[in-house]
Amino acid sequence: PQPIYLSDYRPPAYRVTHTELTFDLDPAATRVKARLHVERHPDREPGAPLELDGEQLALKAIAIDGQALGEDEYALTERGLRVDGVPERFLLDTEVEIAPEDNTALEGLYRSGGMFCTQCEAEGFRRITFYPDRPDVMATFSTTVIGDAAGLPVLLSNGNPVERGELPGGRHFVTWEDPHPKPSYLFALVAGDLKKVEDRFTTMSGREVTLQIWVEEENLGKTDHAMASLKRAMRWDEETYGREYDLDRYMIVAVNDFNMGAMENKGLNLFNSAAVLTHPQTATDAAFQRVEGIVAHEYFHNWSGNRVTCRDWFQLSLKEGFTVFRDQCFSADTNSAPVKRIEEVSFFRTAQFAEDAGPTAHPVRPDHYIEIGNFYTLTIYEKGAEIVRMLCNLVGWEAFRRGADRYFSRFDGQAVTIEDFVNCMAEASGHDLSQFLLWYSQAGTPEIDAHGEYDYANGVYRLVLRQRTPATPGQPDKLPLHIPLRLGLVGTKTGRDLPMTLDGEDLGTDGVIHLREEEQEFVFTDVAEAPVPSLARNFSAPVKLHFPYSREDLAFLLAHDSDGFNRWDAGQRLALLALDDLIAAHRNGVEKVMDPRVVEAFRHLLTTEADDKAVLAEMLTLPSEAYIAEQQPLVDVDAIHAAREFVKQSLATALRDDFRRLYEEHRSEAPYAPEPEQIAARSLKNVALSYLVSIEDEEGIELAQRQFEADHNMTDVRQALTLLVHSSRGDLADPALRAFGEKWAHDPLVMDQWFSIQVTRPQSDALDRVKFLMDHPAFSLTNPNKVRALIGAFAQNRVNFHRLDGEGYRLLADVVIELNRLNPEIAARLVTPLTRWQRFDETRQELMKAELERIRGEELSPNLYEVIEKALA
Ligand code: BAL
Ligand code: ZN
Repeated sequence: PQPIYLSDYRPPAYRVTHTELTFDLDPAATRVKARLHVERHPDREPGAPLELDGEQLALKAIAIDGQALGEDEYALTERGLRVDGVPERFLLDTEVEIAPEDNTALEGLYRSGGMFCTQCEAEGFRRITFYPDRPDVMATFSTTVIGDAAGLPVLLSNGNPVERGELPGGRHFVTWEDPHPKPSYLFALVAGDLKKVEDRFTTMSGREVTLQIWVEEENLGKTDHAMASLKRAMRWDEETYGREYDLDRYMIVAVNDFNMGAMENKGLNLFNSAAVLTHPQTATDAAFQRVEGIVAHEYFHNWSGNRVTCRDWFQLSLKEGFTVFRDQCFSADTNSAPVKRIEEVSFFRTAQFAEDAGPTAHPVRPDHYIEIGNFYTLTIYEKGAEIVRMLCNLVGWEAFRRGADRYFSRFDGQAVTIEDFVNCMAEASGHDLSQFLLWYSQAGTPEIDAHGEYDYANGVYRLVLRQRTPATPGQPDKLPLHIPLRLGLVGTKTGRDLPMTLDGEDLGTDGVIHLREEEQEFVFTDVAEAPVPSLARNFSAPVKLHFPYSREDLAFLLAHDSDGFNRWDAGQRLALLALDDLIAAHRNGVEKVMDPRVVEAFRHLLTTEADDKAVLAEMLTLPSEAYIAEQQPLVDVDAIHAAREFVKQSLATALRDDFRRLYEEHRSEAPYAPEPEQIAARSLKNVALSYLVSIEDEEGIELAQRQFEADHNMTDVRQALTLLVHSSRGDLADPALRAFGEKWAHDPLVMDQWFSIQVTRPQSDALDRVKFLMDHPAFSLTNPNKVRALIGAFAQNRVNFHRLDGEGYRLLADVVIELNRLNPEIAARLVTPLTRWQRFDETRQELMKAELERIRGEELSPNLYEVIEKALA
C-alpha cells in the first residue's frame, strides 16, 4: 500500500450536490441504488475523468443522464470506478450489491445481531456505493430504506422521515431527508427490531426537538442516564457556545458490535452499547461518567464536525481535538472539575506520552498516512484537545468564544483546515499564533528542564526553563514551541501563593509565562520569601516538566499548593521518587525500605479534613504500573510491580486504622445515584478497601466479601470482586466469580467486566484463563467489545503479558493474525503493546520482535501493514 500525502491535496474534480439512495435490505444481497447529482468543481479543469471510490461492491448497473453505460464506457479500478468524458453537470445512477452478513470489518453496512447498521467514518461509505468518499464533498441526502416489515420494523436514516409505506411481499419502506449538506462519512442507516425511549428538548430559540434512544427491548431500562446527559449537553452547548440543534429529531441507537465508542452521524448517532447503556446494577460510576462524556461528545460534533467539517483526513484533529476539549469542559462543569482534570491527565501522561515515545508517533496533524483508520489516536484526540485548551488559556475565554463564533459562522457548511480554526482565534484575540501552530506539525512530547534560585539579598527568584522535543520517526530535528506555563510561587514560610512581578508586570499570585525560546530565564522581583515553584498548574501544557524538587519540597506542595491538580501531582512525584528507590532495590536484590516521608504525607492526607473528597481519593491512589513504567528509561515490569505492591502494603500496614475508618465513614445504604458526592464517597471507600485487602487484613477481606454480597451497585460489586480475584485468596475469589458469571450470563456488557477482572489478575494463571475464556460461550472474536475486554485487558496485565517465556506475546500475535482477516481496524489497534518493544529488556525485545516478524509474514491488511512496518522500521 502507498502512503497518501497532505501536500498532494487537491479539491475534488467533481462535487455531488444531492445524493439519492435506495437500500433494499437483505443479509446476503442488499441492493443499493444511488443517484448522484454531479457537477464539475469550479476550481478544477474541465475534462477530468470522474473517479469514484468503491470497495467490495458488485456493480449491477450504471447510467449517466438516464443512458446506460456499456462495459467499454467505464472502468472498474483498484480504487473504484472511473468514467472518462463526462459532462460538466449530470446525473449518475448506479446499482450495486453488497453482503452485510459477511462484513466482519464493521465498516460500511453490516449486521449486528438481527439488525443492519452502518459505520462510515472514515472511509466506510465506499463499501456501500460508488462515491467520492472524502469529507470535502458535501451533499444533501434523500434515503429510502426497504426491509422486511416483520423482522425490521424500524428503518432509520439521517434527517427527517418524509414518507413511509407498505410494499408487496411483507416489505415496507421509509424515506428520510437530510437537508443539511454532509460528507459521506456522516451517513447512517439502521434497520432492526428496536424499541425507543423518547423525550423532548426545547431549544433556546423555542424549537421543539424529539429525542429518541433506540435499543433492543431488554435494554429499555438502561437509557435514563444517556437521555439526561443528552439534554444537559444540549443546554450546555447553548449556554457556553451559543450553539443550537438544527433538526426536528435527534436519534441515538445502541449497537452491540461496534469498532469505536460512538459515531456522530447527522441526526442519527450510532453508539457502542457500552457507551450508552447504564444501570446502577450493571454499570460502574466510571461507566456512567464515560457515557455522559461520550453522549456529549457526539452531540457537540453536530457543530464541531458536522456543520463545519474537515477538508481532508489530515485535519481530523480539527473536529476531534476541539470536540474532546468541549466534552472535557462539559464534564468538568457537571462533575468535580479537579478530578476530571486529574483523570484526563493521568490517562494522557500514561498513554499519549507512550504513543509519542513509540514507533507510531505522529503529529496532531500528520503529513502522510497509509490507512486513516490508524489515526484515531490519543495524539489526534487528546493531544489535539490539549492544544485547543492551551489556545483557550492563551487568548482567554472571551476571545476564544469570539473566535469559535467566527469559526462556526464563517465556515458553516464547509470543509476546512486547522489553519482556518487557529486564524479565527488569532483574529478574535489579536494574538500572533504563528509559532503556536508548530504544535500541530511537530510530533513528540516536549520536555522542559527547569531550575530556580532565590536571591535572599534582593528578593528575586530566577527561574530558568530549557525546552527540547526528542526526535520522532521522520522528524529528527525539532524547533522550540510556544509553551504557555501557568505557575505560582508558594512561600515556604506562609504556605501561600506569593504575588509575582515579572519584568515589571504584575502576574498576580497565579499567572502564565510564555516559553518561546530554547532557553529562557524568568526573573521575578519583589519575592518576599523563598518559594517552591508550582509549575505547569492544571497541566497547562502537554509536556514533561523536570524540576529538581526535594522530597521535602514535594511534601510541602502536597500540603500547601493552592492548585488542586498540582497538589495531587506533588504526591505522585513524591511516590515516584520512593518507587524509584524500591525498583532499584528490587533489581539489586537489596532489602526494600519504605520512605517514611511518603507514609507521613499519606497520614497527613488521611487525618486532615479534605475540601474535595474526590480529589482525596485520587491523592490516595498510587501511580499505576503503566505510568511508573513511563518514567523508567527501561521498563522492568517485575521490579515495578514488586515496588508498587511494597509501597501499597507498607502504607496499608502503617495506616490500617485510618483506612478502616475511612471505609466506615463512607459506606452508605442510600439508593445509588451517579452524583458527584456519592461518587466521591464510593471512590474513597473503595480505595481504602484496596489498601486493606492488599495486606489480606482479615477485616478488609470480610468487608470486601460483604460488599460483594450486599450487591448494592456495580461500582461496589466490581471493586470488591476485583480485589478478591486479584488477591491470592482463590478460596474466596472462585465462588464469587462463579456467582457473578452465572448471574450476569445474559448481559454482554457485564460479562465484559467479568472477563476483564479475571485476566488482569497478577497471579500466574492469568494467561491460562485467557485461553480458557476464549472458548466461553459469551466470548466472540467478531465482537470488538469482547476482544477488548479479554485480549486487550490481558495485554494491560503487565506481569503476565510480559512473561519471560513469551507466551503472552504469542497469544496476542495469534489473535492479531486472526483479526487481520476479520476486522483489520481492531487488529491494528490491538497490536499496539507489541510495538512498544524498544522499552523493554533485551530478552523481551527479542521475543516481541519475533512475534511482530511472525505477523509480518502474513498477508496483511493495509491497517496492520502500516503499524507493523513502523514497529519494525
Ligand atoms: N468521529 C468518530 C467518533 C468520535 O470521535 O466521535
Ligand atoms: Zn469525536
